[in-house]
Amino acid sequence: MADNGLTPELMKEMYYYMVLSRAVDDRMWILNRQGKAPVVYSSNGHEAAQVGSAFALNRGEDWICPYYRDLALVLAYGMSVRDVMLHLLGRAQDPNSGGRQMPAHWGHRQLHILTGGSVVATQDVHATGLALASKVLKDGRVSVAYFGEGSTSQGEFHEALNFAAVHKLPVIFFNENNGYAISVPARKQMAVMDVAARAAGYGMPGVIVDGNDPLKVYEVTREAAERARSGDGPTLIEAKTYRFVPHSSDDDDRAYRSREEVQEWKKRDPLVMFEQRLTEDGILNDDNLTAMRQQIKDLVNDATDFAEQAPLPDPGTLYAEVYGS
Ligand SMILES: Cc1ncc(C[n+]2csc(CCOP(=O)(O)OP(=O)(O)O)c2C)c(N)n1
Ligand SMILES: [Mg+2]
Repeated sequence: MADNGLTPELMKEMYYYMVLSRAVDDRMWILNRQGKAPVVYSSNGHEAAQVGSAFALNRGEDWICPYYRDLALVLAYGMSVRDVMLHLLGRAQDPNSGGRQMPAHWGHRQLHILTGGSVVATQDVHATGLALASKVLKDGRVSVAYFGEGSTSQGEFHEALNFAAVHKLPVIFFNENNGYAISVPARKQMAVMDVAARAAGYGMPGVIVDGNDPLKVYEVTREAAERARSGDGPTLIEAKTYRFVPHSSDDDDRAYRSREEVQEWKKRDPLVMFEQRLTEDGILNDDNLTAMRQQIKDLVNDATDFAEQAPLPDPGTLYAEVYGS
């Protein structure tokens, strides 16, 4: 086992979740184009950042507050492919919200995935609140807010960082910087080069990491989690990455970014790079890769069929869990 606590088995598992997420993502787009899924938000390109950080946490114990792009994160955190597909198709058994939230609004009570709203950056405040609870209860948990760089223009981001730093709360602010907020490039969103630079203004470390390298992401997240657990307060992590597909299934990215730019980033596809590395290290080989791909194909097919056949919510339950009685 390496110093960082990662065994070959764990690294293989990391790779598995990255490939699983990409496969689920691809299927979600097909379901959208077939007119079955209303909208898709992809983690395509962000897999290393999401899976690397998830593995650095006590999965299922620490609280995560994801945003819509975090499919790979929630899978690595324990959500099943069936659950994801039930959610995408708005089925009654969807554990995220019983088919009430729009797709990619993750939430799973047992797995400690906090449900959220659509307003970007509100999850930063929620994670801060959870961390305050952990500090009061002394439960040893860390909370993590995940968010895009565009959302750091929102007041909630700044309020959350300030409050968390003042009170030394066990929280990590995990930014997935893909350079765009829908069509708006980061340079039109903020006058500094790096999201991480903002940490200094609140009195916490700001760490930049290659978001396409799951092992580097794992290491910085682990460090931030240790810092949080030992009472030293929050950390802002900026994982530099790229989304390979449009913002959502309703967006045409050819209107605002060149194909050359996308191709340039694709040379650094986190799945390809990690597969190469694990193959060189003898952790992956033709046999276990073939078996893994088959397993993933079967899982995605099973989950698609399962969700398509699952019942929609009963209209009579429309107000359930919306209003208190
Ligand atoms: C307060 C608010 N403003 C606008 C929107 C519409 N909106 C949804 S996603 C998004 C882009 C956010 O970009 P970023 O934070 O960089 O995340 P990314 O999608 O790039 O991962 C916008 C503007 C919203 N949901 N909430
Ligand atoms: Mg972005």
